[in-house]
Amino acid sequence: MLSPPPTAEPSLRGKDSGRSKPTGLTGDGALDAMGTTMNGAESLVRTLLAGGVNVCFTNPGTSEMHFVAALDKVPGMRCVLGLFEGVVTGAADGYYRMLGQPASTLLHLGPGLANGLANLHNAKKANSGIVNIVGEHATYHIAHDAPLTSDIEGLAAPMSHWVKTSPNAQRVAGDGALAIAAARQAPGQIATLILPADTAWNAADGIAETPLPSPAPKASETAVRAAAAMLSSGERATLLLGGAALRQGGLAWAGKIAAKTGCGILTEGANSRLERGAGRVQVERIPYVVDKALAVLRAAGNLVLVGAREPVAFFAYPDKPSLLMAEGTRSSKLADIDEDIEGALEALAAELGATKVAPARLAAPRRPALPQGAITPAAIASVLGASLPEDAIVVDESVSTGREFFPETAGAPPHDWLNNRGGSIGYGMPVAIGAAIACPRRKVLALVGDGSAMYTLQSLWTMAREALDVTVLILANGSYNILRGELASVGVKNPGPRAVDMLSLRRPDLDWVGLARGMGVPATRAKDCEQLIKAVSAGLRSEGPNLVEVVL
Ligand SMILES: Cc1ncc(C[n+]2csc(CCOP(=O)(O)OP(=O)(O)O)c2C)c(N)n1
Repeated sequence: MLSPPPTAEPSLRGKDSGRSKPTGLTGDGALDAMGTTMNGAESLVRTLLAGGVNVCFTNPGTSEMHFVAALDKVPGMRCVLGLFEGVVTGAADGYYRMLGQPASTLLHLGPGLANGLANLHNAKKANSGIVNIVGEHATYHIAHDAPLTSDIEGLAAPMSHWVKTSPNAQRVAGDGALAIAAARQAPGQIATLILPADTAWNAADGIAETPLPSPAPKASETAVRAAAAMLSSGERATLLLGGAALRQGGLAWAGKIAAKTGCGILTEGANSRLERGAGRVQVERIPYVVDKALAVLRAAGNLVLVGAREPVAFFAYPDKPSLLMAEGTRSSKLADIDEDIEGALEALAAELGATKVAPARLAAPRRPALPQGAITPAAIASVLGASLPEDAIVVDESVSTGREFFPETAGAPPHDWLNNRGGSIGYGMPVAIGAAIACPRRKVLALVGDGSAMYTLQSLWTMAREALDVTVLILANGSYNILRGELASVGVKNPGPRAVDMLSLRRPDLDWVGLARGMGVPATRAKDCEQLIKAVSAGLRSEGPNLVEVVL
């Protein structure tokens, strides 16, 4: 469903004059700094910069050439090339998660957008704000059904909150401003602006100012009182946190509420950004496996939903429920994802008289002992717990290998943990690119299953080209391991050799060291814990990209 565009119309400002004009008025074309006419593409680039969008992840084609040319005319836009559109859209997702500011993407007509859709789906589920600029044929060319003609709006709609095709060069700046405003709307939205080539090359009126996003609404007093009543009822209750509740401010309020009422604190299985580590309020995740999730939720009792929804299973399985809350338990919604979540937790703490209480469940500093011998998922967890540097950003696409990474890393120095909320694999390395560009002084560690990594392995080339400080651990178990468990879970007994072969990444084996080096990323292979510890520490010490193939 598309959200209506923000109601405030952006005002247009010719760069030479600074005066405001309403959108939709044609003019003689604003003059740029050289006294030449500004075209639509340039008016858009200038509008993006004026609106605070100063990174563009790109994979352009002919229809975007004027936009590409404009990037050189206008200083200030960091342009990052991705060699597949899934890299481009995933990078924009990672950028927003870490900065809370949208980046733009530049994509080539319908097929370019379509290649990027899976990671736009993930970004949408993660509530990331992105401004997609998608090139289109010139308005008069579309009717001729040239090879690249397609229904771009139709492709964009399901993965976007806001979609618009600019009708002419004079409207491009105003539409760009509306797209930025839509992307910024809390908690973040996907805005897709389609730019026919002639709207980019014809003369524009000037740039547009982006309307301010409306502030996130406050949780209602009724919701605060209902949540307080649930937590004080004497029945077992748990705060289920999502979105901004997982940032330090929200977590601290949750810790106070837990200290005062004895409630539990949980999160969904995957979060767009969880601030955790020593000294922060520790949160457990709802497990992926349905039976384990059911047990956790039975123990959780009633749920106060804070930026989270009533939990559902990732998939349906024969004889298992879709809804995971225990029978006889209730939920009470304190705040939705688009509301002022931290403010809602503060109001709840005040209602409960918990504002001055010291938070419960603070994670104690702890570095696990370094493991020896064979590499197992548990050993990797210990290496991570022992090695994570302060302020690290962990992008987790570890799939089945990483299910138990949390306990051993809980006492590491404060760090951020990013998960895939959309379930479409291939998100990890692209998101790591965006996170590294957003936070150049922080270490980024991407934990990626070998099957997932193959979807967007071109990311390595962008990491090398941009000299990004990312250490990639490829969890090389040579299989779609999770799906072996899924076969059993959906009730397939004794799968045949063809079924088993469809879950294997052997024949041939993937050579991750060779693949990484071929894209300019230094790489090593770790076959035991000693090699793993050495490789991880070297990767984290280096200031550029690095890959470790972790042989499981
Ligand atoms: C776009 C997309 N295609 C297919 C899948 C189905 N799928 C889920 S996990 C998975 C395999 C992941 O393999 P890997 O990253 O090696 O992790 P492992 O299962 O071995 O832990 C697949 C194919 C998906 N989630 N998304």
